[in-house]
Amino acid sequence: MIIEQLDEKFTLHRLWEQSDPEAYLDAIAPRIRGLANGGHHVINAALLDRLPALEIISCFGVGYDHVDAAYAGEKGVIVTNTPDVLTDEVADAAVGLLIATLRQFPQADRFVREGKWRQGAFPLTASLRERTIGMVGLGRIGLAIAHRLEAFGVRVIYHSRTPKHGVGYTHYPSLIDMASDADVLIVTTPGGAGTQHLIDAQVLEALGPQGVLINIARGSVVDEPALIDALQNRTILTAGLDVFEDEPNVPQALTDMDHAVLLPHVGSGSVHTRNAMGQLVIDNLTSWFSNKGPLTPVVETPYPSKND
Ligand code: 8YV
Repeated sequence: MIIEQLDEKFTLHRLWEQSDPEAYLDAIAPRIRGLANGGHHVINAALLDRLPALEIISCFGVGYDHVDAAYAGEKGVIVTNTPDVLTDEVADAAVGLLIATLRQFPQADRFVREGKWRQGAFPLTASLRERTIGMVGLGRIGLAIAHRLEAFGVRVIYHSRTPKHGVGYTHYPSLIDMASDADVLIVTTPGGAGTQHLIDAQVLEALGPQGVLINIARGSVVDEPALIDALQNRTILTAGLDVFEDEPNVPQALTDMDHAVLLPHVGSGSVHTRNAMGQLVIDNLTSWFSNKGPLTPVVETPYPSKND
């Protein structure tokens, strides 16, 4: 549906179908005015320099750490993403993952399938009750998760560089301090250099032996070897992970561990939400090429630009 619409409205070059994408790109590069970035394909300075006529990169997803948006901004190329349309879906997924991880629902499902119930009851699990939830980042998705958690009757605190206006949750300027006071960390920050390995061995140590880490943001935010160590040594209790450092390659140390819950980056992955995201990818391109400007430009490429 998305591809059909792109085909209808534009001259679509299907790079992903080419046997030699590099040679194909060389041939069409001078004519390319827009990019629709379907996955997490890296768009770096070298690629941007190959596309002299490029005006806009429309990204499928709210995170765009795989795109050098600062360089695009310098070149006057607009970058758009798909905020808002996925917020509720990802927040639902985060809360589902939190409860599934604490109450071990995937393990309990395996227990039933393997016929183990006949031999005895499933062991009692950890609980969400009386936990303090530390939000790492409190953007749109973080806030939507926090609002849902209020209904669960748990305390919410947060860490971000600056306190958020109009938010009643306690702000922690120090992540270590928040990790010491929290029983769960939910990571919702953007990826990229600024948050690389923000969750490291020290933070996990501060979270403590009853602590739970939930990551629905980017694998790069967590030092994965440090997390594996913490899970193996029970420095923390468990983790629920939707994202990994080198997707789709998940370290065997994690897949071997029965007490962590692992998802294949499905936070926004419903038909409903992926359609809405795809539509916004198209709507950004359509709006731009109708001279109406981009609908959802990222902060690095504001529109109108500061120089206009
Ligand atoms: C991806 C995501 O877009 O929005 C994001 O930042 O990580 C996801 O919704 C999705 O995996 C498609 O690549």
